[in-house]
Amino acid sequence: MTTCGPVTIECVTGNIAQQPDVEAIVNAANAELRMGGGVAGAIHRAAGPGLEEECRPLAPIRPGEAVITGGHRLPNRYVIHCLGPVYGRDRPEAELLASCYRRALELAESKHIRSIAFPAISCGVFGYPMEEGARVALHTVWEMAPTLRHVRLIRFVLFHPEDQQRFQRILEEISESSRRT
Ligand code: AR6
Repeated sequence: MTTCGPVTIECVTGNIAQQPDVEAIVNAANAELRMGGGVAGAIHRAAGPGLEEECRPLAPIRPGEAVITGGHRLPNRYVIHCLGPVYGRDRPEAELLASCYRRALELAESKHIRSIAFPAISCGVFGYPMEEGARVALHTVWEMAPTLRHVRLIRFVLFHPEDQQRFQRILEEISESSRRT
């Protein structure tokens, strides 16, 4: 756990669809906002068919974009759906990935959300290397944290313990270098 101004940033191992104590979870969606595999599969399975129904008129979305829906049968009030870039196809990939995190936080702010959990967007089926994807994710939220008026907890939920350790290490690096400057 690390703090950036009034915001706590933490990295945990777990399942994004099992985070009952946060108001919003973020989906690593597909353009059609349909079930799919990985994060999207876990979220849609837990939310039930009402989520796909609510998503239908909001689709398709483009890489870097985000939309917000209710949580349906999930324990969370909201789901924020982000379309990450496919690595090597959607360019500039770092900008598009950063845009996902930024837009998700902007939507969270617009709904006065206090706590939000992110997966490692694009770092699965979409092929973004975990180290690079983690750096983009953490730098983006670190830069935005001081500007946030409502969000007070940002949690990264990583499926594999080695990914959690990687996120944690990079977060500590960013925190230390900001303390030095
Ligand atoms: N909780 C947390 N992290 C998870 C979970 C989970 N339940 N399941 C997988 N991960 P991915 P993408 C990790 O593929 O790369 C889907 O089919 C996983 O290990 O879910 O943005 C959609 O329909 C990886 O590190 O998202 C899209 O078509 C990270 O979450 C496409 O995949 C992201 O993996 C989106 O691909």
